[in-house]
Amino acid sequence: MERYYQPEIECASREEIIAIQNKKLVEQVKHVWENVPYYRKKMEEKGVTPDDIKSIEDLHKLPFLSKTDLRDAYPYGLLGVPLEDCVRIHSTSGTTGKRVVAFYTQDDIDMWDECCARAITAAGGTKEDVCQVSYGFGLFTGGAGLNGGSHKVGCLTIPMSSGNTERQIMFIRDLNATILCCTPSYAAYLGETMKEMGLSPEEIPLKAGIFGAEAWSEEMRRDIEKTLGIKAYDIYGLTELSGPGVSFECSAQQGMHINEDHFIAEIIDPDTGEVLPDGTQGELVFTSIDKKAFPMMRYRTKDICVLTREKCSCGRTHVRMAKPRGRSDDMLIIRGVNVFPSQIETVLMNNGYPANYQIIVDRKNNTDTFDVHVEMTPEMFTDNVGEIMERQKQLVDGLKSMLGIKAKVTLVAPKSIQRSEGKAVRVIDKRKI
Ligand code: DLL
Repeated sequence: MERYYQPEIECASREEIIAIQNKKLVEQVKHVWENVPYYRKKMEEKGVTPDDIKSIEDLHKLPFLSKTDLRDAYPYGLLGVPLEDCVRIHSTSGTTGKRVVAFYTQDDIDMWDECCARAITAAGGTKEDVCQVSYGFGLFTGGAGLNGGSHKVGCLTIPMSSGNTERQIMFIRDLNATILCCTPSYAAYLGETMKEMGLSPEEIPLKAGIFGAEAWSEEMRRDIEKTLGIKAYDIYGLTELSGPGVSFECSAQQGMHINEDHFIAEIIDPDTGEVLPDGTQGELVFTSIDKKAFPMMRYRTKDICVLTREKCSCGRTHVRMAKPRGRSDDMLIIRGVNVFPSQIETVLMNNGYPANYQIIVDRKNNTDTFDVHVEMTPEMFTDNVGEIMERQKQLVDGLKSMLGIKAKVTLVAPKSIQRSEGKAVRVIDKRKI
């Protein structure tokens, strides 16, 4: 039986959702015009005033916001309320330049927690469950978001944070955790460790996992589901829009429902900015229509994905987004060809390898070099050079037919690639260093 946290909203008719969006958008544009001079200036430059925005049909008239705007306006330039009305900040894990700092009022946090509660409920969570939150706590939004959602649902919440894998497993077993929330790469690592401890899926009390914050393939999902004996649900979000729970998966596991009563999604052509029809791949753009402290108008996420409004078997009516293929800024251009790490992951996992790999790109003699280091499983590990060469060739061929270019594949010993407790680092692009 499908469970909903707020069925009246999650299963509302299309007309009801549009009515909510129209009303909230008009109010939000006024709020931003009056309180965020940075965005008002952008609107003025484009010749748009709040009077031009009468419904979601007019959304395309508004200017975009990008990460560059967020950096330019750092730290307070996009604040929509007096600082004394804010109760918290979170910040992104960006590696270069200024970090993005997002602000929240108490209402913004309640809305965010509700979005996460919808995700936990969609994964079968009730007040009878024990929910272990193993996303990082702190400036990262993963821990706080799922923690808040778990409280709303009424689960017994274990605010573990990431790291200390042995203790994670001890709590899962001793406290009978039924729901695990962490990054998919950490879930895979927990699974690997439990297997090494000789635990079979039946001995692990978990029944569901809510995994997100990074791109992961269907193959990786199947692998995690098998090792942990659970159903694995995807969850998506970004700090700029609150954190996890912007969208989440239901029992159908066919894309993530976007919480459309809070966020309007568009897909645009990343080069021209033109809005593309549903079903077309492009860059995901979001407008947060009721967040007051840090309102994002047409924010360009750089995530590449597809939207669908086809009816979902779970009964929810909110639009679904496909698993993002990756970020346009994670996309590698190698010898002129676009390569997403998730495509490489698919080839590796289809050939029986774990999701422990690293892509190293460099430029030598004006040509891009493309190396993929792939960890063998303990069962594959051998010192038979002929066998290793044969295996490497199989992967080179598989990658060639997926990507159209040739990679150099090196098989490495089990456990030699560093594990991640948060978002995994898959790519080392030495051309940028
Ligand atoms: O990663 C929020 C989050 C926490 C989401 C926990 C889900 C679970 P940021 O650190 O700001 O926020 O990173 C946001 O991560 O633009 C995507 O590129 C990527 N991302 C997030 N969820 C997914 C997902 C959090 N399910 C950026 N699949 C986003 C693919 C994802 N990529």
